[in-house]
Order: sequence, then C-alpha cells, then structure tokens
Amino acid sequence: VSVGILMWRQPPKHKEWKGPGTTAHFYEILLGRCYTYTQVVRPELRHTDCQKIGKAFTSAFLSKDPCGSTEQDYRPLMELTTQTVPCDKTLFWSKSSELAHDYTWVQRDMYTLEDTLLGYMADGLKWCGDSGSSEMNYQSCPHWREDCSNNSVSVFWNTVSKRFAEDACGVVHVVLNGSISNTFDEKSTFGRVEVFNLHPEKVHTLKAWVMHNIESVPSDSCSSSSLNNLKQILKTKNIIFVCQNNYRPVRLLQCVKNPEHSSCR
Ligand code: N1C
Repeated sequence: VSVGILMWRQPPKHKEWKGPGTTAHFYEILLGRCYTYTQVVRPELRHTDCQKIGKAFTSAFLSKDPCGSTEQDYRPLMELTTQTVPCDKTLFWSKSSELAHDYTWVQRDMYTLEDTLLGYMADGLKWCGDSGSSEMNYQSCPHWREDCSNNSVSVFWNTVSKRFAEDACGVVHVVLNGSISNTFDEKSTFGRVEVFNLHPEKVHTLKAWVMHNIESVPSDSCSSSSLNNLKQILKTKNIIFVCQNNYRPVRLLQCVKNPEHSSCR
C-alpha cells in the first residue's frame, strides 16, 4: 500500500496587498545605513544609538494595521533623531530625485532629506507589518492608490518631510522637473506637505530651479501656470518666490551624461 503525500497550500501568513512587500533584509539595511551615516558620512554624529533608532523605526509599524499608520506611530523615532540643517542649505525636490541627489553629492554643504539620517536610512526601501503578527510582511504591502494612502511608508515620508520643511530657514531651494506637465504638483509631497510647513518667520525666500531633461522637449518653465500657482501660494505665506530655468550648476551635471548635446557645448 503506497502512502500518498498530502500536499496543501499554506494559508497566507499575512493579509495580501497590491504593492510589493517589505524589502528583503530591511532591518539589516536600516541598521547598516544608520552606522554608515553616523560613523562615516557624518562622524560628528558617531555617538548616535543606532540600535535604539532601528528599534524605534520598526516599533512604529510592527504588529499594526499597515493601512492605519499615523504620525504618532513615528513620534518616538522622530524624537530620537533631531538633526539641524544650516540656514540656506535645504534642498527640496519633486519628480527630480536623481538630479537633486547628484547635486548634493557634489555640493556637499546642501542637504536633501536623504542627506539627513532618517531620509538616508529609509531611501528606496519598502516596509509594512501586520495587525495579526509581530513580523514584517515580506510578501506584500499596501499600494498607495489601490489599497490606502495612510500606509506605513507614505505616512513616514509625510512625517519626516513635514519636519524637514518646518526646520528649514533662510533661503530654501527646490529642484523641479520642467519636462513633465505638472512641474509644480499640489498633490506631491513637496506641494502638499513641504510648502505648507515652511515657517515664513524663518524662510524668507524660495528659489525654484526648473530643470529640463536634455533629450526631451521642455513642457513647463518658470513662466508656466503651475509655477505661477506656486508663486501665488508663497505670496499668501509672505515668502518671496524666485525662479530660474536650467540653473547652470545643475545643468552641468546633466551634461556629464550628455556632453555632446548642443545645450552643453
Ligand atoms: O512627492 P514629491 O516627489 O514631491 O516628494 C519629494 C519631496 C522632497 O523635497 C523630499 O524632501 O518630499 C520629500 N520626500 C523624500 O525625501 C522622499 N524620499 C523618497 C518625499 N518622498 C520621498 N521618497 C519616495 O518618493 C516616497 O515613496 C514618495 O512617495 C516618492 C515621492 O517622490 P516624488 O513624487 O518625485
């Protein structure tokens, strides 16, 4: 008599969502980046307790519904990581992440959010937990549009972006993408969170650099309606708006990848 091997599908461990799951080795990457940042990139922060920060980060979302994430969940993490950016050195970006980061890589005294500890640790990662388990969900995480907007990743970026803007002072800068139709997008993190959390008592001017991709036709410039919208919003906040198309130091970085183009000669 042969004994058949019974096979059955494992019941799903976690709820199933429409977006990709937690980045493999999330916790190790997070801790590794914390040590790299505090020991190598900014040694003045070498006394930072990365273990504590890593635990506060995961405690913000483990064993919780990933569609019920709140700013309060991230409060303990935020309290462990206060970092000051000098006045005039804050660089925002929207739909221009690579170019903005290329720029701060060269212009080392300017800071995007990813040049501060929390942004550096979380950049490019995905994470979520599950209310019925104390583990991370590596299978799937909520998709921003198809599942919920208050998911653990989006709420994190909203929370840290808000503080980054509240802390800014002097002249602030933003790199915008002039090769898309909504160069200033009111629904983006920059348009929705950062602009509204600038403190006019501290920030007197916002300088926008509208950059056009070298190979594509420009669609928006400083004189377009979306930029005028930004100008009007800043006016109500008593912040001066200055705008420049294809700011040369940033243009030269684009030219590194396309040196023969007519606009680079
Ligand atoms: O929605 P965006 O751009 O306008 O957000 C960019 C803006 C920057 O100025 C940053 O300070 O908001 C901050 N920010 C990040 O630093 C960041 N790093 C990674 C916002 N979002 C960030 N991400 C992820 O990219 C996050 O998942 C979010 O949804 C996108 C937003 O990119 P975007 O639309 O180009």
